[in-house]
Amino acid sequence: MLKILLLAAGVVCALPVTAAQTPAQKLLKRLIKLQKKGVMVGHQDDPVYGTTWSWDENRSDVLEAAGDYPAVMGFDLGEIELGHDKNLDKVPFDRIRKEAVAQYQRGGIVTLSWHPHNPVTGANAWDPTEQPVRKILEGGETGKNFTQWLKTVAEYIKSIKTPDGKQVPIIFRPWHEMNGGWFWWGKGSCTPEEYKKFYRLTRKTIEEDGLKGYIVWSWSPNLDGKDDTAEKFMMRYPGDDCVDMMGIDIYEFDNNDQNYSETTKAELKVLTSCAREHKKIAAFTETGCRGVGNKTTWFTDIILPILREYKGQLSYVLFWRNDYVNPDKEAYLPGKGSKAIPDFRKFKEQKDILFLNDIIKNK
Ligand code: BMA
Repeated sequence: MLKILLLAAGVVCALPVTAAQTPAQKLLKRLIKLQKKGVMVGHQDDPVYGTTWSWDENRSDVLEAAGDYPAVMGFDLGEIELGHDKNLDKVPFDRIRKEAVAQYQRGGIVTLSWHPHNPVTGANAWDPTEQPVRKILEGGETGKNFTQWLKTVAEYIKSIKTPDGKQVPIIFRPWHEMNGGWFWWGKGSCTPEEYKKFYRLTRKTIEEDGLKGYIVWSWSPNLDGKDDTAEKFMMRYPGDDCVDMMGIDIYEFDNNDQNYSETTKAELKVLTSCAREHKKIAAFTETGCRGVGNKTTWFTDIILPILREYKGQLSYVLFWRNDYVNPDKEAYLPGKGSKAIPDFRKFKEQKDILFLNDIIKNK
């Protein structure tokens, strides 16, 4: 109708006659715009706990160390499928909803991951036995129950709304690190074809009751070594029509900065070239250096040059959580009293490293 009217009025219009942009499309557009300015910094579970505290309100290790919130906040839905009111790390789902809305309202971005239990054995996500993906695809009791899990996730995502009823757009990153063997959706437990069908089924089922246009779909393999290739990287890619963002998960667990740096640069090269070829956004979807709290130059000497090498091609870097139970094992950004704070501040001051206040002008 719009096209006809414009033509009748003699107006030349290059815009396609489609409905207005969806919130997910607007978020994608914003990510593309922001990527030109720099790389956004994200943090998992940022406002719910830190290395020395848990569950306080209005706190964040990043805010306390660097003076601003991260641009991106990540939360995990693991165990929502069991009907629990807290996730696998004991974060209440009501709190996650509240923080996701708050992050959106302050102009930030939200991403969700999901570590659900093995739907066949009932053990946690790290039980790769019994080929659950195949059983889900075959339908039957496992398939039926699993559809219910997806509906539970969809209902929860739908409930992430502002007080005036606006649905918060989110980046959803299910079935991550599928090229490792540790999760039940991983490479030891299903074929690439099964995995792709499974991801597609997930998107279709979650979107079908009113979430279409509100989710940016992210797909992120994990590190495959310095000699990774595009072909290997894309082996379990669900398809251009199903994925909006490609990512990669890489950690430094062994205190070997040089190895992390070389491997990460090589992997980001594969990631960014695949993303470019498929016209998708690329993000460093999970990372962190174990013990970073004691390192005084890791942020400016190690991660900064890596991110700069892919300047303009990476949307964000999401540092994984600062565990309140075992911070020596898992704390990937400096918490209270950390020796890394001055260096992290310096990292934050870089023009092309974006925290919340650097992105809110580009809403
Ligand atoms: C993993 C680890 C686990 C955690 C899970 C979900 O990578 O951090 O300790 O339970 O993510 O947050």
